[in-house]
Amino acid sequence: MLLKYFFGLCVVFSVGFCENSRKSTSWKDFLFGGFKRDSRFLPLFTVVQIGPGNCVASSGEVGNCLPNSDCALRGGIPSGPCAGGFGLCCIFMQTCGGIIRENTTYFVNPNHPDVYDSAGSCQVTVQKIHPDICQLRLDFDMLSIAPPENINHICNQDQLLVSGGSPVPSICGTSNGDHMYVDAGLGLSNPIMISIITSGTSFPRIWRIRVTQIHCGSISRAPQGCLQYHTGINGKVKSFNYNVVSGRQLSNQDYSICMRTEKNFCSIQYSACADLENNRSRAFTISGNSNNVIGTMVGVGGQGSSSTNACGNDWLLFGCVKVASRPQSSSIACEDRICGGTFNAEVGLSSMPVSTNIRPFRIYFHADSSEAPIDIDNRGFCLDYVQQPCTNGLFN
Ligand SMILES: *[C@@H]1O[C@H](CO)[C@@H](O)[C@H](O)[C@H]1NC(C)=O
Ligand SMILES: *[C@@H]1O[C@H](CO)[C@@H](O)[C@H](O)[C@H]1NC(C)=O
Ligand SMILES: [Ca+2]
Repeated sequence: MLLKYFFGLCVVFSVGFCENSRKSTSWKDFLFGGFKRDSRFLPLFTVVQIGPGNCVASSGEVGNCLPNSDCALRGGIPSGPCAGGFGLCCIFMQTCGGIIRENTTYFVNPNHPDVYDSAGSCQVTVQKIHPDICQLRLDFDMLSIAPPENINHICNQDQLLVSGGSPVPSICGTSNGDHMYVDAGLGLSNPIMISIITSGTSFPRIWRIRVTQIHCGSISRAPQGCLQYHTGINGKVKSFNYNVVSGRQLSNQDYSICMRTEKNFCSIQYSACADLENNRSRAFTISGNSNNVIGTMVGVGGQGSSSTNACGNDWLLFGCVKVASRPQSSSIACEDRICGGTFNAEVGLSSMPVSTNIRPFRIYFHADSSEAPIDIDNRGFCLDYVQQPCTNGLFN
C-alpha cells in the first residue's frame, strides 16, 4: 500500500528510506484505514506558502496551515510544516459518506489515488464553514468516470450530480482541470451534496475534486448563475468531456460561461483551439456528422445546413459576434448562435476568430437530448479567448 508519488520520491532521494517506508503506511491508509502516518514521511514534503491560511504540499494538494495540534483534531492529514515551521500544512479529504466542514477539502474516490471500480452512489455533504458563504467552487483536479453512451451521448452509466444549490448540469466522462461554481444560497440553509453515481460495466474511475468555499463579499465570487467563471485577459473555455480524439459532447447541457471584463478592455475575441491530433480540426464540433466536413452553421433559420433547423438543437450563444477581421461598422449582420463543425461567425468551411463588444462577456451552451443519426461523433468545443483593449479612448 505504497503511495505512487512516494515511490517516485524514494527513487530520487534515498533507497534506504524506501525500504523503511515500505513497511509503513501512506495517507491513503490514514484516510481509509484510520492509521496514523509515520512522522518519517514529513521531511519528504516541500511545503510552499501561498498566503495566509493556505499552503501547498509537494503532492499538489492545497492545505490549510494550522497550529500543530489542530490538524489531527479536525480530521486533517498533516503534510509537512508551514509558516516557517510554526504550523502544519493540513490536507482535508473526504470520500463516500463524508461531511465537508473545512474550506479547501478534497472529495476523492475510495482508494484514491488508486482507481475505484464499483457500482453505487458516493456522496459527500458540504456544510458551510460560515453563514456568509455564498458559493462553492469545485475544481476537478481529476475527474474520470465512465463516458456517455455513443448514440445520444447521455450519461447513462456514471454521473456527477450536485444538489442543494443552483442547478448544475450532470456530467460524465473525463474533465480534468475544469471547474464549476455552485450558488449556495444565503445563510446556513440546505447543505450541498456532491454525488458520483456509478453503474454498469467495469471502469477505472478516479476523482479528486477540490471544494472551495467563497464568501459573499469575496472578489473571487462568480456572478450569479455562471457555471464557469474565468478571470484574466486570455484563457481557454471548453465543454465537459472534451477531447479531440475520443471525447463525446455531452447531451442535456444548459449553462453559461462567464469571463470577467478586465479593466480597460472593451471586446472579446474567440477562436477554436488548436487540434494537434486530427487532420481536420475537431476543436469545434457541435452538430452534424463530424466524420465528414461540416461547415459553420449560424442562427436558427437553416443557414449553412441542409437541415431546416441549423442551430436549433445544440449551440453556443454569443451576443452579436462578427468575424474579428471585419470592421465592426461592416454591414454584415452579426450572429448570436453558432453550431456545426467549423468555428466562424459566417457560413463557410474555414475557421475564423470572431469578436463581440457585448458585455458582460458570456457564452451560453445548450445541448438537447439527442445526437444520432444527424449528429455523430461531435467532440464539443474548445475556444481560446482574448479580451481586446478599448481603443482611441472610445469606451463603446
Ligand atoms: C477558502 O480557501 C481559499 C483558498 O483555497 C480562499 O481563497 C478563500 O478565501 C477561503 N474561503 C474562506 C471562506 O475563508
Ligand atoms: C491524416 O491523413 C492521412 C493521409 O490522408 C491519413 O493517413 C491519417 O490516418 C490521417 N490522420 C488522422 C488522425 O485522421
Ligand atoms: Ca444534440
